[in-house]
Formats: sequence, structure tokens, C-alpha cells
Amino acid sequence: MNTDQRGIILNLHEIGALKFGTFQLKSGETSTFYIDLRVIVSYPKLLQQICSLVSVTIQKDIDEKIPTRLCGVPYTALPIATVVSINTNLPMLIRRKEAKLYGTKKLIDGEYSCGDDVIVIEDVISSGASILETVEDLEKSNLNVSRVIVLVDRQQGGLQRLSNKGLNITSIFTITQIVDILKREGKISEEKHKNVLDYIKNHQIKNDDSDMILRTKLAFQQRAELGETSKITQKILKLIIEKKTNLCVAADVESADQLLKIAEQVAPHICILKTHIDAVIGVTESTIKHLQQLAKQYNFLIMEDRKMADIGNTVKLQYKKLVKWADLVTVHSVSGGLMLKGILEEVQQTDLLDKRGVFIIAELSCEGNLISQQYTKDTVKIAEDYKDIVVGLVCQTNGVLPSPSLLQLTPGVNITSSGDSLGQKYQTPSDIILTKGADIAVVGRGIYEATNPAETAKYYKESLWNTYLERVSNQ
Ligand code: 5IU
Repeated sequence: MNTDQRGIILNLHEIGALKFGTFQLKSGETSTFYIDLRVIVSYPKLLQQICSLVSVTIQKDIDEKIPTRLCGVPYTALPIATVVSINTNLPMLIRRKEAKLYGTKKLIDGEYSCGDDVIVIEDVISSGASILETVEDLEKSNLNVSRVIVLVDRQQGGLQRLSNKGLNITSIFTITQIVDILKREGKISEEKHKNVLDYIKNHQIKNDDSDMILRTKLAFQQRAELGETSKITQKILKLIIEKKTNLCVAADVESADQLLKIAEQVAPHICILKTHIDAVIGVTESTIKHLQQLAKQYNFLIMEDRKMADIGNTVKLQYKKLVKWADLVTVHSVSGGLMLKGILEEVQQTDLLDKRGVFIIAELSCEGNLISQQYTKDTVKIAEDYKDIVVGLVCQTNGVLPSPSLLQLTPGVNITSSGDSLGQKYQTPSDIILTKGADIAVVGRGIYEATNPAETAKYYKESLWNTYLERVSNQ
């Protein structure tokens, strides 16, 4: 720590921005220290010194031309971001705190283009919740948060938590550095110093992977009742509960006749029939009608696994044909969230909201695929942002999907084979439901290539359902 930084800490203490004693926090908790940087606006010289530190910290990014915008987290960090903006000549954006109340109102003020890199500035971090809100709003506006700079880290685990979520986040000061200097300079007693360190140790935030535990531990019924579960996801959950099946059969056959035959055989045992209609020869309107009749009679949904991946406008065009008959479709997230907006618009126009849904591919089961961890993480965010239309993710690993209001669909299940010569990797029903955290399992060749597809489907159905019951009973 250099003399400028030491000087800033001493000044902050002098103006009462750093207080030590007993304080009641907003949360109701009692803290042994209180950081209130709002007062710095009344000390322009100190404000300038702090902002110079921030400017120096981000200079390397500016030199490398990474950021194009700055954004302060309201309210305390706004004047800091403003001064840094003037110092560095980086244009600034403001995230409105109140926009949420009005739904359609703009979230971000200022000028920007889709994909701009933004540096977020915050005064203090404890849990990191307000930074996350800002990051989410920026991302919803198609901005990319390249870095987060925090003035003071209360060292309660918030910074680590956000860093684990993939954010490039650093702090200028930690509370330990602050109290070390203040003790050394005789500004606070040994006892106050110790109280602060004890407080940090005993007040670490809980790591909230608890959401994840919640999803796999909650029963489908409980998940259907959650306020944030969409109508279409509720519909799927209710169907699964009624039929006691979380089996989806992939009917990857070559002809329309074979498709109808396998659909009839497995119909009583499935919640979803997954099709690749574009690969089936001889499909006519009457094939589709027949499938729909079966779906109605045996209470299952039809999912066209088209894995659309084009720009929004093209996906919307492709979807125009599918919306008429496919209850569910799959999409890749590679072109970003706006593609889902196109699908949602199409569903609204055809008055089918609550009857149509999308699964997004977040991971693939085949060897050598190019999906990275970051891609998967970003896909989860897109799913969360478009919950009205997205019913869940297609993924392979436990921990990817935290939200109990979304569904995890996992392909690559087979009890008699470990894979194929083209990279497919298989797992057992119990691997998929217990270890991988799947809600719905997809079985293709394991069923349609079996000597008796109907019996085999029944076997998979029971095995998957019993494993699901085991999972939720192990609370
Ligand atoms: N499918 C996968 N893996 C994936 C994705 C989709 O196998 O990662 I995304 C599809 C491909 C096929 C079905 O339609 O699921 C699995 O069929 P088999 O059980 O026959 O391998």
C-alpha cells in the first residue's frame, strides 16, 4: 500500500466514512464497523484522490481498449463513476434503480451499442447482491460487464461469490487493510481492530448454491406451485405428476410410418415425445395430426428437437411453422437472448402463450463438443431472463441449473450400451437423475431399437420415476 492509499484511509476515517463500534445494519444485524462513503461528495479533494486510484486501476484496460463504458452502482458510486469518467474520458451509463417498477421503462440511461464492454464501479461490497442486480440489468440491455471495481471489500465472501460466478471483480481496499493501517496509526484500539476481524470471520455469507440443492430436492408438485414457475412449465410438471413419468422418448426414426408406430408404442409411458421431423421421410400434415391425436389421447407433449441457432429474425421465421404443432422446441443459445424474444412474439401473436415452451441447449452429451463452461453459464442467464417461454435447459451436469422453476432435460441414457461410434456417451437412469440432477431423461435407441419398445419404455419409465422419488425423499 502506498502513501496516497494510506492517506485516503486516514482521511476517510477523519470524515466519518469509516466508523468502528456497534452499528445496526439494514438487515437488522449488528456490525462492529460501518462504512458510509456517501459523505465523500462533500470532500471534493478526497473524492478526486479516490477517483484517481480507480482511474489508475482501470488504465490498463483502457490502454488495451477493453472497456467502452463506465457504470456506477446507484447511488453512492455514481459521483465516483462520474469523476472517473471525466478523468479517463470513458463515457458513462447510469443504471436506473426505479425502472423495475414500471416494467417496460428503460433500465440503462446513456448512449451505448449492443455488446459494448462496461466497467462497473461500486463503493462497498458485502453480499454482492446490488452489484449482481446491476450486472443483470446491463446484460439484459445486451451490454457486457468486462470488469467490476469495488472501493472497499467487507471481506464477507461477496467478492469471492461474484468471482465464482465468472465476474472479473477486484477491490481497491479490504477492510483488513483499513483496520491494520488505522491501528498502526493509533486511530483505533487493539480491541476495535480485533472486533472487526472477529466480525468478518463470524459473518461470512452463505454460499448460495443452496438453490441447486433446492431444485433437485424439491418434489415436482412443490416446484409447480412456486410463484416464478411459468404456466407452460407448470403444465409439464402437472403432466409428469399425473402420468408418473419423467421419460422423454427420442423417436429418431427414418419414416413417417415408423414414427407413428413408435409413438403409439411408447405413448402411455412418456411425458414428451421428441422428434426430428426434418429427418423423417414422408411426413405429411396427416402424420402431424395423427401425432397430435396420440398426444391428446395419452397426455404427452411433442417436442421438435430442431436446435435452432440462427439470428432472431430467421429463428422466428423457422418457428412460425413449428408453433402450429410442436408444444416444445429446442434452441441453441449461440445467437443470444433476443432470438427468444422473436419466439415469444410469435407465440403471443398466435395466442398460444402458456401452451408453448422452449428448451435451451446448455451442454451436449457428445465427445469433443465445443461448448465451454462460460457458454453454459451465459446460457443459464438467458434461460432465467426468458422464463415466460423457456421451460428449461438441456444439459449434462449437476449444478448447471439452479432454479427450481426450470427443468433439466438430459439425453444420453441407455442401459445396454456405453456409447456409439460417433461420440455419443450413455449413462444409466440413476446416473442421470441422482448424479447429474436431471428432471426429465431422454432415451432414443435404448427404446426404439429394443425388441419390445413398449415394454422397454415401461421399464425406463419406472426406473427413472423410482430414482426421482428416491432423490426427493432423501431430504
Ligand atoms: N441429444 C443427445 N445429446 C445431446 C443433445 C441431444 O443425445 O447433448 I442437446 C439428442 C440426440 C438424440 C437423442 O435425438 O437426444 C438421444 O438419442 P439416443 O438415446 O439414441 O442416443
